[in-house]
Amino acid sequence: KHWINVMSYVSDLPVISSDRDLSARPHVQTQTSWNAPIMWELMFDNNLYDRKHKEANTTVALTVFAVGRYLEAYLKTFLTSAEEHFMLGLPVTYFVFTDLPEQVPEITLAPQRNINIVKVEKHTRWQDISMMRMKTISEVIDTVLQHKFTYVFCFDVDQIFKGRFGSEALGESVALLHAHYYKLPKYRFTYDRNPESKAYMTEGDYYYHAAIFGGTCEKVKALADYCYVNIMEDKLKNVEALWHDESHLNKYFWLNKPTKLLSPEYCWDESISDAKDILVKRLVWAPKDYEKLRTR
Ligand code: 2GW
Ligand code: MN
Repeated sequence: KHWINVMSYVSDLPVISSDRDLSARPHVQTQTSWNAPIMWELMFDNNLYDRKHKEANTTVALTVFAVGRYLEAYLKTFLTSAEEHFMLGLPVTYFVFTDLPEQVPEITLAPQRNINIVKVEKHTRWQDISMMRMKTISEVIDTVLQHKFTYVFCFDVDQIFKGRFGSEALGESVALLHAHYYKLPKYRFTYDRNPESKAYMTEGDYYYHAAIFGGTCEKVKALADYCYVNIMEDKLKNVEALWHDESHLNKYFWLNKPTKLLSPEYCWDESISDAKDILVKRLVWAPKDYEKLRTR
């Protein structure tokens, strides 16, 4: 009780209760019901996070898939923009998975940054190209990443870094709010609604975007294994979840709450006209040419 009095006496001092300020963004939700922060610009001090992670010798792996035409269409811009904005100041290793290793462009990397190119097979169906990433991610964590990296972040390739995507985004289990759904009522969320699929769910917290997920090697492996096993169980029954791996990811994060959420500032679609909440575009969707990319 005495402590409370002392605290109110010194209340002109800023109250630093944590490394983030949940009141900095009054018009958006900055914390989940299970007390995970939702990271919005102005809530945090970049330098504090950077210092903490440098002291801790944090290392980061980034996985990205560029199979078939997606290599030519997106990979170079993805990597060069990541060199400008992704986890600057920390050791980062890119893991590029592709069926065309010899066509991966040469990128000049800053010190302490590396790239590994891993050959994968090209699945015939695009749904499988997307879904089977979960199997590859699980395998590479098991065989390589878990011994060398504190965190692993998995990205779609069809996006471009435009602003700081820094160490504040690191956490044990990190999910991304989908730009198109973060303001919509829950009934509009496009979860899988087919009881035959393992991704089936009737309620959830948010609609997460599978374009970015991350966390410790252990947590990301658990996510990838969960999604992969359920994707395969669906295949045995000849069903496929509405949004493929994304549906399974949403189910996983409903059952296993993420410890940190990234706001849509971390993956914005510039075709959305109402961008009032978006103070920094850290990453944006690359323009899609479905005609060219999805027909074969
Ligand atoms: C995907 C769809 C149609 C034709 C081709 C591809 C394709 C995807 C490809 O030919 N080569 C390839 O490397 N990919 C990889 O899969 C690439 O990394 C790409 O970013 C990722 C997901 O495909 P994408 O970006 O076209 O799908 P989106 O942007 O509609 O993604 C959301 O939904 C997907 C499931 O349908 C995934 O969950 C994805 O993570 C979500 O962002
Ligand atoms: Mn994508």
